[in-house]
Amino acid sequence: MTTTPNSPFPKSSFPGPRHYRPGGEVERAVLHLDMDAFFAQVEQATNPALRGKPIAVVGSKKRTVVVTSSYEARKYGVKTAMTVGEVKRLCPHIIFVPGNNRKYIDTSVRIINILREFSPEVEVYSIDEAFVDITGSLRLFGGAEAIARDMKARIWDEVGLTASIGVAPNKLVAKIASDLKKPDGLVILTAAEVPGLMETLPIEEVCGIGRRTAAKLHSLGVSTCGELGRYPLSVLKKKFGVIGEYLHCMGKGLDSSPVIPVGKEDDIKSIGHSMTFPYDVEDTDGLHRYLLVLSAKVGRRARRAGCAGRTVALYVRFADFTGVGRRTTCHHHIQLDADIFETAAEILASIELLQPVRLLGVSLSNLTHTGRQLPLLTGERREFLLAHAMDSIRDTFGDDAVAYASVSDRISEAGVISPAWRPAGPRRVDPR
Ligand code: TTP
Ligand code: MG
Repeated sequence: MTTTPNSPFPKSSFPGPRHYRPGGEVERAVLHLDMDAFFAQVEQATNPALRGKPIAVVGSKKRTVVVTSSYEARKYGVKTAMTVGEVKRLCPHIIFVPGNNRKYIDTSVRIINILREFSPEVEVYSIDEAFVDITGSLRLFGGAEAIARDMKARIWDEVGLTASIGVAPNKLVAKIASDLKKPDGLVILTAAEVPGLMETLPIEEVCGIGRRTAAKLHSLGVSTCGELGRYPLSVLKKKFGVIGEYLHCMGKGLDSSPVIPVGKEDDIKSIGHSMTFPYDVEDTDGLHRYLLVLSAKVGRRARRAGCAGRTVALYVRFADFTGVGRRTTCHHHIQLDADIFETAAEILASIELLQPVRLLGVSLSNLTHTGRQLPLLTGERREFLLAHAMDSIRDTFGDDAVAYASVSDRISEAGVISPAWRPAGPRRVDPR
């Protein structure tokens, strides 16, 4: 049985208990919790007259849309973002309830506090979603299934709401799992079960594959994660640049990103470097060499701070002091020089260079804490170790001790470059 006792939802068909073996070989157990019809359930929990009825939570403005609806309303085809008029046509007896943010935030905090009793490693992902790394709690609480059931029971008893939970070896798959048996679901997947799940899963179901990427993948004949995982990595890299490798991992259900507890998020907002050249540069090769120097500086600071970023921004100032800035957001967090460079070079290629360039600036933002975790892929791991080895040499012998061959002549002009380096951070950010 997977449903919460006395919950209003019918019992789902969870295939059977699967326990993580406490004390067994290290397999990470990441739990993802997603509240069911969150705002609507909160309204129903606090007003008995709304229970069991189709309701839609709407904004307070006149021309508002549905932000969520109860599962009773969803049976009529009511969906988030529909207008009041559209919803009335589908379900004439629906009850519209104006949203109350204060109430949802308070409820969210109460739920997060319950989760923290099972593990200190709780990452608040949105108002009604959280990741919990329960690897270290398995033995204490009797396994993943016991933890998930206890959490659901506590949330039901103390807050009066049902939640859906997925447990898997990583965040990517845990998030997919929590969505498989909604509402009031519980799905636990071991590493051995992941390939079977991914095989037929549509690529759109994976968090991080947006509409545009999905359309591009479809044009390559890829529509399931299984197909994506088998697709030649070299072609993915060619078509998608630095995110090609991440797409490959996503297809295989691999993800090494850590659960980042509240308070451990990076307090650095962005890491950036820019440099004014000793003379204006016109050729792409020359610009690329400076770009590599800048990317390496940014990468080194990111690694030193133990963080990686999703957004790479490039600023180009032309000879006449006009400038253009562009940014791109990757699917995953990056911190390697080569990844930052490739992304920045892609941005540079999108900028029309009608004049010689006098300054380039590269920055990495949208940061997350990674520590010094080793990436999963062998190739990526090698680059990671190489980057850290270069960092150590520079820490010991100074910045100019090692450099990429293609930029070594620039580095030797340290006297020219150094005055222009301008660290842009660190700045503080609000907690997510
Ligand atoms: P979701 O988890 O996306 O939706 P949900 O909890 O209502 O339903 P489900 O059972 O499918 O998880 O979003 C959580 C809450 O965030 C939702 O109750 C209302 C709010 N929300 C918005 O305010 N605007 C939006 O566009 C969406 C998608 C959600
Ligand atoms: Mg939800």
